[in-house]
Amino acid sequence: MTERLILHEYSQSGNCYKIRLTAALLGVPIERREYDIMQGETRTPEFLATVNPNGRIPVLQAGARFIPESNAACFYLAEGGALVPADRFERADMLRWMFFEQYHHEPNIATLRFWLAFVGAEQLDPLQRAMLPGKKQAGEAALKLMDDHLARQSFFVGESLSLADVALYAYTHVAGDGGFDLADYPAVTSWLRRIEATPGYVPMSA
Ligand SMILES: N[C@@H](CCC(=O)N[C@@H](CS)C(=O)NCC(=O)O)C(=O)O
Repeated sequence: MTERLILHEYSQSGNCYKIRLTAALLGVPIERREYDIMQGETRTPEFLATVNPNGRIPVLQAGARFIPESNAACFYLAEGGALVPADRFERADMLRWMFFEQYHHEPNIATLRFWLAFVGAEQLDPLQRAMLPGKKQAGEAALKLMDDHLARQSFFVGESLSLADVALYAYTHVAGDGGFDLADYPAVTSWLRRIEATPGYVPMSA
C-alpha cells in the first residue's frame, strides 16, 4: 500500500483496535490520531465535515479519502491478502460473521463494556439501566453461538485466521469489562489464545 494511512481513533475502542490488529497482522504501517469521545471530539463541525458525517470513530484515512465503519476499514487493508479467503463461499462466510459481529455481538457486549467500565453504572440514565438485562442476555446468546461454532473448528472460517476472527476478537477478549464470564465459554477462550499466538499479533494496549 503506497498511500499514507491514518487511523482516526479512540484507542480504548475495540472497533478501533480491530483496524490496528489487522494492520499489525499484515505488517502495514498506519499513523494514529486520537480523539476523546468522552469529550465529544468526534462531534465537532470540523470532524463532521471532513472525517465522518456520522460523528464516530474509527475512520481510516487512505490518502485524502476516509473510510468509516471498522469492518469496512479492515477489509480495505486486507483485501487480496491472507486474512481474506480466496474461496468465494468462504469470503461470504467471513462477511456473515462480520455482520453478526456488528448486529448481534458489538451492540450488546461492547455497549455493556462502555456503559459499565467507561460511563459507570451509577451514571446510566433510566433507559440505559432498563436495557441492561436484555443486552446481557443477547450478549450471552452471541457468546454461546460462537462457542458452539468454535467447538467444531479452530477459526470462524475454516482452519485459518480471517477478518471474521479479528472483528470478533476485538470485543470478545475484553467482554469481562461488560460483566461477561468467559470461563463459561471454553472454546471461545481457546480461540482467543490461538489468535494471541499468531505472528504479528498486538494487544489492545500497544
Ligand atoms: N459501526 C461502527 C461503530 C462506531 C462507533 O460506535 N464508534 C463509537 C466508539 S466505538 C464512537 O465513535 N462513539 C462516539 C460518539 O458516538 O460520539 C464501527 O464499526 O466502526
